[in-house]
Amino acid sequence: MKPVSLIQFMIEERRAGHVNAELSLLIEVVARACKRIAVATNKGALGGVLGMAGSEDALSMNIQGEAQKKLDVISNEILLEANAWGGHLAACASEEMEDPQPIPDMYPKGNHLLLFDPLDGSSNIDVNISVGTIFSVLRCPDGVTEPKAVDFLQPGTAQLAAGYVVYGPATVLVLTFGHGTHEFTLDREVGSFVLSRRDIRIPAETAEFAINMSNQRHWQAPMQRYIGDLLAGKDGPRGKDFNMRWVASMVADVHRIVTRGGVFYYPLDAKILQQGGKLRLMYEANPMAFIVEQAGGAATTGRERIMALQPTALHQRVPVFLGSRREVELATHYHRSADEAPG
Ligand code: P6P
Repeated sequence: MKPVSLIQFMIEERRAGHVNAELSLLIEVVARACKRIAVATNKGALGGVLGMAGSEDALSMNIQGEAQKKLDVISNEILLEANAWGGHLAACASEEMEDPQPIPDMYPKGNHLLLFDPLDGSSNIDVNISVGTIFSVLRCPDGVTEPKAVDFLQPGTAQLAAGYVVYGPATVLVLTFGHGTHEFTLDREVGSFVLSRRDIRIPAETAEFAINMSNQRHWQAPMQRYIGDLLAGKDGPRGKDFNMRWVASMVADVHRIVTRGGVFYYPLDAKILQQGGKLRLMYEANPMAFIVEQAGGAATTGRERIMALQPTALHQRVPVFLGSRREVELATHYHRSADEAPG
């Protein structure tokens, strides 16, 4: 069968009325920027891009208070520079920047807002484990020409598009416009993303979960009970054995789930209760939730649907339960029934 490139796919989607010209141009620009990020990450030690950003005695820190890797900064710059001049954006927001970045006055502005985690899982770079870029597209509110953080605070259901690129053995883009979830693999010889899976479906059941078990003693009681039942295996209440994976790179863990099913959990724990969770709602949880739901999966905070949340802050954090629908619904039920239990 003749390969379908990302551009051809988006022309098909435009003809189907699933995406407009400006949004398809935006996605093409983001995909091209991610190809440049792939080149930078694939250089490894040879590219002089490993290690921490800033100097030995003054590490570069991001808004999250996390020390930045050189590639965090490089990836952020690549995405900002690629999206500045195209005329399809009103502003960008990034995990690496406290405030939204307006489009420079010398360039035309468009009707979209782009949010991204430029290099998620970057703590894995120096040990050569897959990392990725996560992005989400919202509509700029009518009449807003200088978007502020408040203009980005739209629920996940308002997303026009969401995607991630995983920089692994292959460079793979997974994308949704709200009409299914589709996968494109980078053909390095040609330099274009080629459709490799159309209309992905995540199995509703699974026997594989992803969680950082080292936090177990800090989890809330329902999570302790739920994971305890998984670990009890076929002799326990679930009546079957489960396998466990944890890459500590959300894009890699989610891509495994999108590929073969499974569930990913980053629940509340006593260490992060104050901040509301570990993962960021606007540019990690919401785009991944959109992608997973469009593939037939589910995404909750353990208590409510992630995409229904009304955001209160640009860098807000939430608990994340996502993946195979039936399993996520069961894990969510453990929490809701515990909350509703008397006393
Ligand atoms: P932990 C990476 O820093 C990240 O934001 C996600 O990509 C990943 O799933 C999670 O944090 C890993 O967290 O606590 O296991 O290091």
